[in-house]
Amino acid sequence: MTLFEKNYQEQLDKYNKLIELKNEPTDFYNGIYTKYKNPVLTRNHIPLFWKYDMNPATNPFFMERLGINAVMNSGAIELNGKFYLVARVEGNDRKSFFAVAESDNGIDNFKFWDYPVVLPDTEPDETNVYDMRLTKHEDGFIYGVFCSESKDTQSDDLSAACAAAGIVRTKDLKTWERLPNLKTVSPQQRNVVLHPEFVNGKYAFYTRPQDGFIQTGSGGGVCFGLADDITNAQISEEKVISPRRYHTITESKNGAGAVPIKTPEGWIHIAHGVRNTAAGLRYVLYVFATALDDPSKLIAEPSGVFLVPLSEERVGDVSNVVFSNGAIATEDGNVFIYYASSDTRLHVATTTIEKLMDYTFNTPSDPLRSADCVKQRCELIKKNLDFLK
Ligand code: M1P
Repeated sequence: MTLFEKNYQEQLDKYNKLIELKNEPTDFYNGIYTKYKNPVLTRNHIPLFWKYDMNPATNPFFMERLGINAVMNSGAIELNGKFYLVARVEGNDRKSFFAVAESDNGIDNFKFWDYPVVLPDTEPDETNVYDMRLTKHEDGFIYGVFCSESKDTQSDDLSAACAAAGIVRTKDLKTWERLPNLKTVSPQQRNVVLHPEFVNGKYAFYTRPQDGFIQTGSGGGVCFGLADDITNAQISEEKVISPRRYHTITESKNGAGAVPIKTPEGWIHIAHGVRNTAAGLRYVLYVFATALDDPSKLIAEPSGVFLVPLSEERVGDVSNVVFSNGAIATEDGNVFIYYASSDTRLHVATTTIEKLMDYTFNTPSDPLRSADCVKQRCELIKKNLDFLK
């Protein structure tokens, strides 16, 4: 056996074992969702033929030629009973692109299609693309809204960049039509999500205005805005619906995550909140709900965090981060929440619509001050002790 054959066989065996691995719940408990042991996608899920030159004559050591650094933030959609993720795949060269992985059950055996997504290259200044949200819209298309990043040519700072919302649409996740980037009054946009239904006959977007590439500055939080025409989407007014707040998990910034889930009591949003710490930014997930008859109206916001990075999730390329841009609610009432940890790998947590509604609408909101938080907790303790007597 040649060195090439030995190395190739070893890597192929590892890959096949990983793709066939069954997932199982962890012992984490909060009654709200179940976390799973194995990440559903990692850089090791990438097919070998995306990374290696498979010809022993030109690659005698079976050496990676185009390595993959990370697989993370994924849009998610169910089509004909199958679970599809459009993952953010980051090459060793730091550039991200999108790739479709599919699974029969949504918790394991995700396998990438042979080729990544090839988006129409219509934005000559675009350097990087990432974090696609997939919306099954009532107009019949599946839309992908993602961050389209380009260099800020007005700045002397080499790393200065501009973020905008790119828009594509498809019917089958194979052929993608690129539409012009979303135009808003705000200087930059990231974490933009398209609402699945028309609102007043218009396309409705959740936006996240930001003054700079990293800092949201005057951007007050997750906003809502309407566009007349998706083929030339323009929003002239953005209304804050989930504000950033002092001394909360959204103090530094927040952003819409998964496409909102429609429930009998309201649209449930799984979003991310960011605060600053001595160890850098900490990204967690939180939940809020908006009204069915007016998705721009906040009707519930359970206190604090919904899901945080724990154990090994805390460490990666950008540590202390969980981020979600995709969830799937199935017809039978199950919910699959896909979240990435530390910008490195993708996990799943499962729950049900019933539990998500109970969490969203029956968890008290944040009273915003320690004195009021301790009062809130004492009320719970007293009620419990009286009940347990
Ligand atoms: O590195 C953490 C996350 O940072 C960004 O989120 P936000 O725009 O809210 O700061 C995104 O680039 C996201 O991809 C990344 O996971």
